[in-house]
Amino acid sequence: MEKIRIAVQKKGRLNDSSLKLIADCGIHFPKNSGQLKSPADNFPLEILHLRDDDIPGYVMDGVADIGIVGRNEIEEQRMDLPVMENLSFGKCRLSIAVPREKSYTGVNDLEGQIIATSYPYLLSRFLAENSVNAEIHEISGSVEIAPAIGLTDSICDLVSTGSTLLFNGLKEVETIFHSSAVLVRNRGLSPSKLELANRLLLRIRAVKRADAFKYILLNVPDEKIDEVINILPGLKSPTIMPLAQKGWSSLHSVIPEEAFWDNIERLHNCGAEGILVLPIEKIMF
Ligand code: PRT
Ligand code: ZN
Repeated sequence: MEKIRIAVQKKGRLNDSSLKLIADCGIHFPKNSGQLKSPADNFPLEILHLRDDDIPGYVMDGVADIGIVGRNEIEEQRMDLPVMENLSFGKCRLSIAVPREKSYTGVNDLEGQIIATSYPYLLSRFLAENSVNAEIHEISGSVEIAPAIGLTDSICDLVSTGSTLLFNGLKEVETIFHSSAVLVRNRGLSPSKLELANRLLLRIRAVKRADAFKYILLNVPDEKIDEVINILPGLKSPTIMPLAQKGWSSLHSVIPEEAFWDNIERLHNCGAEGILVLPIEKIMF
């Protein structure tokens, strides 16, 4: 039977979330114990475990049919790969940072500087767009120490929490690219492989949607039902059931998680009680 091959990062920041996403799609595969490939036992899928830098190239060449990798890698390597889905993990930004004590008023301050980066293409594109002449010093790891050891004036690197910059006495001055993990595919997939990729995508979307929503149950005095419904934007209109206690009802709905956090005080002020917020495993529309 035909299978598709998905490339995922073998070890590193995207590894856990990529494998969890596949598992949340109900696909079982043996725990990876260092092999290059692992076949799933209940979906025609095979996982290829690779270094993240190699994933765009392997998907481009068709060694893997689809892959999960940071958008930063795809852009930096200028790979022409269709993005099937933006994923909700691996979020980061590619930023320029300068020593904290240096004044910075705008991109023109980068003129004539030496900038260390592992992303020479994305950086050169940004500099060209801003008509800045600077020298790019390409290094593959520990970019953040370059200014402190006198190698370069500034750096351009991925940032997520910002603590690495802080720790190294640097401040973020320009963000040049926003990234997250993406699901990409080879451009020339056969119709049967494309169908398998789309079957997987349908499951991924159901998992993503479920992560963003919560199932909420609460008890509310009858006269406050309309008010509560106005506060909680649901997928559809909520289910309302009378409670044994007269004058009270139980209300059930599916809401975006932020809607709960944004409105918790208002719900309380409406007299809502016994509020339960439960995770949802999958949502299919
Ligand atoms: O071995 P392999 O080549 O597969 O892994 P790698 O070491 O090249 O990559 P890895 O695992 O570090 O990152 C994989 C992908 O995760 C990247 O390509 C990004 O798409 C994404 N990602 C998300 C990040 C970060 N956040 C991130 N913070 N990649 C790297 N970092 C590094 C950054 O380079 C800096 O050193 O983390 C440090 C900054 O983090 P904060 O939290 O201190 O700001
Ligand atoms: Zn890498």
